[in-house]
Amino acid sequence: MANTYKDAKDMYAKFGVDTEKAIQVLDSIPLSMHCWQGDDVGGFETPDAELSGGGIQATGNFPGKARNPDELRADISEAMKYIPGKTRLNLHAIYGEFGGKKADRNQIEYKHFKGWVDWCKSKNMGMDFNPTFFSHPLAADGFTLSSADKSVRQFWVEHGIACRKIAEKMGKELGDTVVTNFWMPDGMKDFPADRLAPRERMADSLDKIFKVPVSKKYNKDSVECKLFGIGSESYVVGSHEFFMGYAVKNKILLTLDSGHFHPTETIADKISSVLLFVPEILLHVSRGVRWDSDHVVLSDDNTMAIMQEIVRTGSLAKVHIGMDFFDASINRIFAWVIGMRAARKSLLCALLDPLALMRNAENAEDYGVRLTLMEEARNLPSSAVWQEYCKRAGKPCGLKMIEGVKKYEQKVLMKR
Ligand code: RNT
Ligand code: ZN
Repeated sequence: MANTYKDAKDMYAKFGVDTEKAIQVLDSIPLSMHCWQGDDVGGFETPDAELSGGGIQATGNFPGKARNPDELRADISEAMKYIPGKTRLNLHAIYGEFGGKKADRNQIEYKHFKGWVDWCKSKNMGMDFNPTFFSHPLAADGFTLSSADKSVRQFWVEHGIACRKIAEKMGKELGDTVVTNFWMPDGMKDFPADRLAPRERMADSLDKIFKVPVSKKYNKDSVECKLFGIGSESYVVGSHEFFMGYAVKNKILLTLDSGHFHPTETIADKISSVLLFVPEILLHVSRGVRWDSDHVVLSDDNTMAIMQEIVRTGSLAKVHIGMDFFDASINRIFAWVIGMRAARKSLLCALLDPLALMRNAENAEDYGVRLTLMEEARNLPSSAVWQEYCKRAGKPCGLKMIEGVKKYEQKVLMKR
């Protein structure tokens, strides 16, 4: 039988690409898997907690969503059977283990997350974290850190500080750096008469949160900008300019979410600019269909372009790659598996690009050859390299993978 990987390796070598090197680099890059695909961003604060406010929405009612931390961990473990490479777990603050007791957002502590940290340790997974500024009565009017009400702002400032301290302790326990992402839904449905005051208040609240000393060795803060949400169509306090400015001024990370810009605007092109002015970037890889719909990530042109830019700018060490999608209309394990694998597959394709030849052509101003190489690269046998990588990682692909997830669906999900 023909050795398809061997053939692929030879073919890539002719284009100046070392597939072994690509596999090695690929395997060293962590991807952060978001816990919230497992239960439609519900969290575990109360038995029937669910996503509300903030202009984000999960649609669909596929049976079997995780109802408690143990179910969520079981589902993540199942998904991981099919996800090759280093995987981190990205947790939102509403996913703490509160033991049936009320701990309001400004009262959460490390102890609520210790179970997760121990579990991640046992699985050799790093962690990332997010304060949750939505699905709460004090976020119901659409304003949190930029609220005109001082006591509301104070409440959310306390939440932000609590989360940074929890993240720092997580990092210490794991001997790793946690990236803590701040996304606030604050905004207005219709034209505001004052766009400035809420932005001044948001900046002031963030200053209060970030001035509390937290070790950068264990926690890095990132801020996420957005163009619009449902119910905040006309005005989002944390716009791109707001957070780009804030991150540059305060030397913190900027989060770029693929769904948070105008529909024809891609975050791929932003990476090389933003990295000139902020130390590091967090990516929320997502797939917006006509709007910021958070569909499951695929290895489409958009995802490929993002990965290509990370590789081409030589920024693998400065770009933290996280997922942000939540589809409740399909088996949620499939959603994770498809999205995580698609992101890694796209990263592999980027690492397999005949970049040296493309750059030579570009330097010689031979744009015909450059374009030819880009088009030819699409037909090189990246799938054989991907199969080889998954095989070495011991992760089933294709029909075997489908069979495995369907079995879990019957045995576990359908019984919930
Ligand atoms: C919302 C942002 C944010 C959330 C998560 C749950 O538009 O993308 O990142 O999706 O925090
Ligand atoms: Zn996001």
